[in-house]
Amino acid sequence: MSSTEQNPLILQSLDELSSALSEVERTTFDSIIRAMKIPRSVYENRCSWSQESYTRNCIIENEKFELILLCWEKGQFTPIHDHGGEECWVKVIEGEFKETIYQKDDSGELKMIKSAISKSNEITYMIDFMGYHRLENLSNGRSMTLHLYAKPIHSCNILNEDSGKFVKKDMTYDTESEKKTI
Ligand code: CSS
Ligand code: FE2
Repeated sequence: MSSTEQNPLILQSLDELSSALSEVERTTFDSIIRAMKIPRSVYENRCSWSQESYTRNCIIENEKFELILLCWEKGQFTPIHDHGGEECWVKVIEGEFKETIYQKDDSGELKMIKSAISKSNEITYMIDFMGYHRLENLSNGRSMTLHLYAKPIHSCNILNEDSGKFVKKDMTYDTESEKKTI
């Protein structure tokens, strides 16, 4: 067992977090992301911002997982989407978010199931059998979330609100600090 697995509390940098995730089984990801204590300042040089949309900033991508920092201007939100069959953890780094969860009913119609607010350091989890969700920056300014996907999500289904149908979307990054294929 590695030292980081014994004591995930020691994780203080994104490199340490990436190494810890690389070393352990996926079943340990949840406890790692809950235990990590990375100062907010560490994220500053990973940020990018756009008035068009929230940005997706890759910290690390390998065959096992993807760690990305999302940067949100006030009022920005995702389409309603799934997670390409992968597991998704979202940790709020700064700000306040609304997550709204939807499921298809027996007739295939999309229904809102619940909505909840998450604040700094809080974590939400999604996987496709739980349904679809939308995230929205509720803060009165910029906000950041850290996303861990296992495995990486290369494409997902997003709702086209005009047609009411889901369409496949290939995921792209706005910035890439590191991209690794092990
Ligand atoms: N899945 C969205 C963010 S909400 S989990 C994305 O990666 O862009
Ligand atoms: Fe999502």
